[in-house]
Amino acid sequence: MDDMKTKSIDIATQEMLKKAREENIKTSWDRLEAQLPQCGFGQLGVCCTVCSMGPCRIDPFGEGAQVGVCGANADTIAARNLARKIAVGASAHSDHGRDVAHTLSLLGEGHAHDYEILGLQKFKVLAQEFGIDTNKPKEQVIKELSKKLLEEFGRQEGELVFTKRAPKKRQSLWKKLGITPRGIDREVVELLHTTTMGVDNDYKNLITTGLRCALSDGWGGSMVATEVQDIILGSPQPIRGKVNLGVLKENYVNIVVHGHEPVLSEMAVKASLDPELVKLAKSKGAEGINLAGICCTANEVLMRHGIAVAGNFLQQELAIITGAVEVMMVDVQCIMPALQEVATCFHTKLITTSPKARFPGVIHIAFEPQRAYEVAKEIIRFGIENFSNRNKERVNIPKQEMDLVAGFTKETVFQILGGRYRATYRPLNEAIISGRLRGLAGVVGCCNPKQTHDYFHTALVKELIKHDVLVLQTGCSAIACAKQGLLVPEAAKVYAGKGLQEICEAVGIPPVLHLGSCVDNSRILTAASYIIEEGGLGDDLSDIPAAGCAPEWMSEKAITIGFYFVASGIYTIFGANPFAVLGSKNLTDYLTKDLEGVVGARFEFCDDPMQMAKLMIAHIDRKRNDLKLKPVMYSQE
Ligand code: XCC
Ligand code: SF4
Repeated sequence: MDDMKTKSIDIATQEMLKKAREENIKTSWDRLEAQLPQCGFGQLGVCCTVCSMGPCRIDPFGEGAQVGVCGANADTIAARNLARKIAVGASAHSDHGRDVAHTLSLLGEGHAHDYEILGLQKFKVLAQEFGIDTNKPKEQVIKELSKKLLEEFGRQEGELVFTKRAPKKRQSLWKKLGITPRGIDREVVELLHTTTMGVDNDYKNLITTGLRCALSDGWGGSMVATEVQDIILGSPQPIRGKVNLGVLKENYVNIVVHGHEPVLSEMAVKASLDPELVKLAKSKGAEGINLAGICCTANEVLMRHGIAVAGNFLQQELAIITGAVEVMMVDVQCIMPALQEVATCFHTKLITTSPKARFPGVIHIAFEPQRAYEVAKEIIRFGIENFSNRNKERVNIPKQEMDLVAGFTKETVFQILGGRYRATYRPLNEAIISGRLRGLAGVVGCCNPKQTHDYFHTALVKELIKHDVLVLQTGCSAIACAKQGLLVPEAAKVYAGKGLQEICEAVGIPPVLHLGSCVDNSRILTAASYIIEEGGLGDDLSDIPAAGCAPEWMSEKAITIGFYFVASGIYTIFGANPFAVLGSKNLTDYLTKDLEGVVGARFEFCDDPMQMAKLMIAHIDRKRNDLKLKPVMYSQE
């Protein structure tokens, strides 16, 4: 078991890895081993396949070639490679946002009967933000709003509407730098264009275009996804739930939803409660239907319904290895191609639902918003029928399951902090100003088998809350910390510093707040803007005593999120794997030093959670100092 401990600190994960080994089932950890040593040129970002005069590679620290066939040097190649990743990450979040906006438009036209406007208040506020007269009939407002939202994608000139949410000073800086995003699709396309052979050869300029593209995600595509999901599916409210593989139930039909877009999984939640389907499940000898989630789809249904989370990114294969999953229903993003093979080792049926994300030979039940509930029922029925194929002798569900509280949003967190009747950021700002709270941290992102699973997230977060930093989380990072018991109010007593403890106890919140899925990082941007608006903590986002970190990241989407954080003025650390840029010293220096002078924030690469915490706390303290705030009330070492 000992080497399992280096793979993950999560006991449920260790147990399933042991089972996988005994049964000779390969997981991502084994496949990583088979890849070692990984290509050094790739790791340094100096391999170029942009045109067919290549592939070219630069030997940055040796005597070999210093330029490709076309003459591109390490700076250009590394910056281009990075820029392409930013574009891909932005496209993923934004295409998700587009699909949700499209569902809203179908709803307005009366073609998506299974949905309604559940977030009425937000719907009105958003319509007003887009300049729509909300006294018109609701259907009309829905039509106009969805049209305007969809136009944000194809817009050619002007500015994305949501960028107006940022503090004035930040907006002016973006304008001055020419990085105010115009249209979501336009920024992605333009960035990709600049990376083709013989276009942009200036690494700094490539990064400037990259920053604009990333902003079109954070203040564009992702924000559209978050806001419209809240409108159609309802704004999350603080809610209790459970997390880890132990949420799978031995005597139930287990359906696992995995991916990112909640429009279908929302219907799966409803279908899992359908009396007719529950009856069918019982007729097959099950006690009922149990729905659980993996990755960000899990976060979405957790935030709105308290549906249990089976695990984060690296646990997707392990959920199947429990032998207790009848159906794993997937949509888009972070779905390992390996699932298909793992599923064939068991009775589990993998079902794809998006026309964008298919596997050869895997059952595909196409999701259409027009017949959403029907599709969800079909998938659940599939699971029920598959229950009798389960081999009971091969079922091992780890016992680990932990309580958590989720469902915090930029509205609810501070409604709670501000008292029941008035949503205000005053108490939060006051807490920071008075030094009861040191500051804020966003700890987000994926997991990666190159690092001890969940360890970086939890060690970092524990250290931050110990120093009175309130932590906001999303994505797989939130799931990691939830599994270690950090997302319950009681965690404050055990792990938080005295100041944070006092706040948590006074308002009954955990010291670590779960804000949702990865597109919900946009909630952090809006919350930060509210903090500035409330006053007392400077006049730009870069003034707030706050820092961001993605300690175990792996996805291109994480890079894009990092870029829109930094472009918004928030100092951001990336864990173990620098973005494959170290082959260019100029680019590395630009990202980790000079950007500060451009956008008021920079990147940091760091491979040790304690050191990450130190750096973040030092940054927060520097910002407190700049604002001339009082020293923190309870200083700890
Ligand atoms: Fe994917 Fe969003 Fe990363 Fe988790 S945190 S591995 S992106 S599911 Ni977004
Ligand atoms: Fe080589 Fe230049 Fe072509 Fe890249 S773009 S593959 S460096 S010739």
